[in-house]
Amino acid sequence: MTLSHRKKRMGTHLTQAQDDQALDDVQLARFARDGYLIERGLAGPELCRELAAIIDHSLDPALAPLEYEADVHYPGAPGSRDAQGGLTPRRLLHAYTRHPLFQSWARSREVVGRLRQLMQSDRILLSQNHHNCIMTKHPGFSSMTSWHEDVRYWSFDRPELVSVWLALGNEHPENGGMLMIPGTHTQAFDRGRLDAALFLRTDLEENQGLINSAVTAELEAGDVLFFHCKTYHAAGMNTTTAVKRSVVFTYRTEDNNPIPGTRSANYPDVPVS
Ligand SMILES: O=C(O)CCC(=O)C(=O)O
Repeated sequence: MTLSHRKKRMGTHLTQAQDDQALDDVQLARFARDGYLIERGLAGPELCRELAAIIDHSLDPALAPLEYEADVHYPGAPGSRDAQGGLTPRRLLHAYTRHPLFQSWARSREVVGRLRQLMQSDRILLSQNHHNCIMTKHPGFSSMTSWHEDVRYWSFDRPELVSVWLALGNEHPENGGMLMIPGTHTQAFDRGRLDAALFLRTDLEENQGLINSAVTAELEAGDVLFFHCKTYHAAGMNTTTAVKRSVVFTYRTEDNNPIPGTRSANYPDVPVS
């Protein structure tokens, strides 16, 4: 077992100082190059089981605040809440305040130590306004999220936020797992390459090469995908028979403030280091 494997398996026994060095130079360079990084088994099986149980309890009946598949208007989504499957939950919102376990995960050394390295700052804050949710994809009624960068509707001093996506079960293309386009966080795209809702236009040949370079972020329970807010990504429908559940939080550094009066400044950000 390598040192980095041993560190990961030890989980919460790490000190803050050790966690601030959990990512080695190769991983940091990979994140800088690709705009995302996968850490395997960062959340232990017991934590994943507990989080999954809380989520299942929150799905039937669906506990507000939440967004339904019909609300997203993505390809494949039911046309309205009244349509068949229209009340299928897509996002359970305000994950941070739903249960202390979400808070302890979002503030954990495993997460925050790595963010301090990736974001090169000791002062990290969690946004209550973006992501901060449990993403679910249900069999039967799920939709496809087309190619986008998350920051397109966000307003901060700089587009330099990082999201932390925790898988609570297997994630792969068949159940709507994430697809990432490496390196797009450093590229600028002419407005003409994006559609009205700022998704990459799939009808343009110049976007096809980019889309063809996408890679699947295959995850298992406990794996964590760290990704930059400018990295283009997409995800398909869930064609399996099991619900997919993931927990997602977004973080900024202390010197990258939300613009007053925007949705990004709606609720205060929470210091986590
Ligand atoms: O699960 C999905 O469909 C993708 C979610 C996503 O990319 C997002 O909410 O930004």
